[in-house]
Amino acid sequence: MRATAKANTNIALIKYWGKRDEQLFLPMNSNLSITLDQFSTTTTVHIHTDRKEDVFLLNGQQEGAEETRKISRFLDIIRKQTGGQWAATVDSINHVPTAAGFASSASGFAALAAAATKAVGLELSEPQLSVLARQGSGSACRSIYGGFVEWKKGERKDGLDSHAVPILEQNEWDLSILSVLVESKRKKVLSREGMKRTVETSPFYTGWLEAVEKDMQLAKEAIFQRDFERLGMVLESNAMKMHATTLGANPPFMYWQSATFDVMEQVQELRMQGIQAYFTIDAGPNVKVLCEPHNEEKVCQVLKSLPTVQDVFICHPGNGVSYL
Ligand code: 2P0
Repeated sequence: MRATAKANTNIALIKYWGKRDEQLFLPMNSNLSITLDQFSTTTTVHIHTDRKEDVFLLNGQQEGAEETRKISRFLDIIRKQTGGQWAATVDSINHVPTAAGFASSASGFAALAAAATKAVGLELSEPQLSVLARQGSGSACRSIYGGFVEWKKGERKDGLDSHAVPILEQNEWDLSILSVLVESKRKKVLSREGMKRTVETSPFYTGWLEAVEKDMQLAKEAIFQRDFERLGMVLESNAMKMHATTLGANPPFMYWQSATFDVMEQVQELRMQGIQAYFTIDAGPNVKVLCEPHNEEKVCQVLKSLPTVQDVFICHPGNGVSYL
């Protein structure tokens, strides 16, 4: 009654932005990501049939009531499927550079879904595991698979067709993904709240929905053709459109800080010098820069030389969830 699983985080090239069902974590739009070879979570789940309370340890420290409730709420979905009465000790280690701010619910819930179902003896297919992980945090459903991954939004009300599908294995196309840590002022609208406010109040949200299907199609074509320039153009443009929706929200908000702009401008400058590099940004000030592996040293060096950049971590496509 114990199992360990490891999952890597992922970075969206076409963003998940907005839910059509907040209970089931069903997205408004299909989206697309690369699972990374770094920034992972390793989780061990012990099952106890003689206890009622779940315990959650993160990096060896016992977490408080609020964080533990999130884990218990997720385990409740599995408890419902097994029918039995049990509690769990969830022991998670996040392998993220200290204070890097890249900690991700994606690797966390993907590893927890895999470890908990294995510990209770529930045999799920990968799509079923992806459906389960999605209900912990939307982006977690993509971390079940390695390489390039599409999360199909699905049509059903119960969400059973809303899960990730692999579109290219990690060894089929190597790209460099540079995670750029900038000096952060730390004010933060959590992505969950940010996407909700945007869906409910931003007049630009309908424009997002109109554009994102086309972006998905362009990105998939570029991936199948291994056309880095076309992929880069669409991923950068998709990130810009996601962030544009936040400016129209009420109250408006933005995730970019001045250091974010420094990186964006530097990437555009690199392109003017003939080096193909493109950026994307999630619900925070840090930037991810994509380039081809033969340019990664040069791009990394240039970004590290910016005074507002604290560090750059070089990642490549990595594998999906695994059992240890
Ligand atoms: C993404 N983000 O596609 C988008 C782009 C942030 C910006 O998925 O509410 O932590 O747990 O489903 O998955 C972050 O949102 O949100 C995210 P919930 P999640 O990567």
